[in-house]
Amino acid sequence: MTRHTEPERIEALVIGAGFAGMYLLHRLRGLGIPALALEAGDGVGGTWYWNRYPGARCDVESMQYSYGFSEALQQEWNWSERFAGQPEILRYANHVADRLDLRRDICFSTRATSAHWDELGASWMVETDTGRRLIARQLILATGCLSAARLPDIPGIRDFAGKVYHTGQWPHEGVDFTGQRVAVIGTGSSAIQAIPVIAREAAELTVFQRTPNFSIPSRNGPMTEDYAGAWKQDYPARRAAARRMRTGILYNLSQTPAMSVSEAERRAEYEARWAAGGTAFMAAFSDLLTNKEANDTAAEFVREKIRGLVKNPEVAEILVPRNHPIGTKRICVDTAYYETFNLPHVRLVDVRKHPITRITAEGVEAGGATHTVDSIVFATGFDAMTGTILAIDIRGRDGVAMREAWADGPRTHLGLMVAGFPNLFLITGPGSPSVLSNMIVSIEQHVDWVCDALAHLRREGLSAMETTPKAQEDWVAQVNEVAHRTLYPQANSWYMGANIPGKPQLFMPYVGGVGTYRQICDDIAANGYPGFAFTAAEQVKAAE
Ligand code: NA7
Repeated sequence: MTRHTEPERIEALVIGAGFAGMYLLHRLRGLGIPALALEAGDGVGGTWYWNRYPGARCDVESMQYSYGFSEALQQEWNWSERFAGQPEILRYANHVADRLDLRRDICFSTRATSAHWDELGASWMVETDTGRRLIARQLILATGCLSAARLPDIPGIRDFAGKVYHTGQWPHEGVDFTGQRVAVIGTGSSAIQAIPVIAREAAELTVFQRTPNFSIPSRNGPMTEDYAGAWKQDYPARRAAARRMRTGILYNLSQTPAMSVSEAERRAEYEARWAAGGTAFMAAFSDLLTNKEANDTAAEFVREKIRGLVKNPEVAEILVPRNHPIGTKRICVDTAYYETFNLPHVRLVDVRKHPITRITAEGVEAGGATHTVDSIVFATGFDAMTGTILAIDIRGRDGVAMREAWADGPRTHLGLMVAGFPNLFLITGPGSPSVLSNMIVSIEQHVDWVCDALAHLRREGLSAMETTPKAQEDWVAQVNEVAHRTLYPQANSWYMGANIPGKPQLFMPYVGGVGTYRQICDDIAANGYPGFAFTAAEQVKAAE
């Protein structure tokens, strides 16, 4: 590790060069604000840089899961599939980085380790794992919501003689499972995408399931010229409409409550949505996430579908989800997931009945039996939404650590700022729609809001901005109140922090919808930022 003697000064320091970090660099450049991004990986793309597991694919259609800020960009890029796979999304990220010449402002293979607020200098003192030190007026965390990959506390992982993988940290050179006996632990989105692909190569595949999930077929296929053309002709209007939608995705969101129509009509609607594929299934009726009776009808429909797809009734019953309302854990989207369990070399182990006790040199010990395997794939998820933020030793005013400030769960104002942490901005932080939305739409909205705020600081000769504790308390209460009007808190999900032992449980994303949230943020900016306090530049100079 080289220790640079003098820290470098930069006006805005961005952490992360995924879709959020890249757009930030572009916008900051446009404002003439000198900026640098630190990126732990050796390339851009964030989530799409790390999650290279077989079958990794976006569950938002590519025509919508792409930047909307540049008409040139959205016209020139051509997607090859309805739902692009990870390699194509990563190529897109690289294309954007080249096209906007972003790499010159990104410091790759560098992880921020600490960030301490210096009251006198009104700046952040940032240290990295390479010894590079920086002093930044503004610190913007574009660290991603699902970036801190998590291995469970199963004893003996290190004893395993074969290979161990995590879906969120997949080897760049890929993995060839041909002829291998493979274990997959977990059945969340990542596993549901990876299992059918791994099954095509592996000699034997054993899936260890703790909680079954609801999954809808994606009906993915090649992009047609007609479909892409229709979007491209109308992109500005469609993007504008998507930004007002609850999820930031333009699709047919029904205004009809489920129980207001006959059973036959409900079934016809579910059948049509099942046939069309994708997460729009959950938009079949207006109240699927707020009315349990309505939700039960959708859940039961999917349970029936699972029973129809899986030939062995015992296996089907293990795969049928019963412990949470449909959609209250992120709904999964798959290609031939349930059908994979009909293959003779694929086995399913119900971990609730046969708990995994340890990993041995040979494989996975569960329910008294050892499942001998050559490779274990952990598809066990992430320390979501707060993991990457808390991995940095962040200390705000009076040396207060973010870890202390968030000891009872993350508290933010709008998911954008934290009281006591001036000039520290979060992109898609907890308390914003984030993971409940089309991430790129939410990223663009946050980046625009932050950049507008920084432009305001410049215009007004202000050096620092922070949220007031009162505004933060009000927002936390509002996030909680809106969440409890829905069925979401009924699931032990990573939205609640429930997947990490000891993590405080509180519903982290804002469920009020992308459109409503945008309006709240826009109104705050238009009204001179009520709920935020500012420091004048002269006050800092005088202190210096
Ligand atoms: P998820 O959705 O957090 O899924 C993790 C899976 O791993 C889930 O099925 C867990 O079961 C399972 N898990 C975790 N720990 C264990 C142990 N100890 N034993 C057995 N099974 C375990 O992560 P993903 O990567 O699939 O998806 C994350 C998001 O990325 C996804 O929502 C998309 O937005 C993209 P559990 O449900 O906790 O019982």
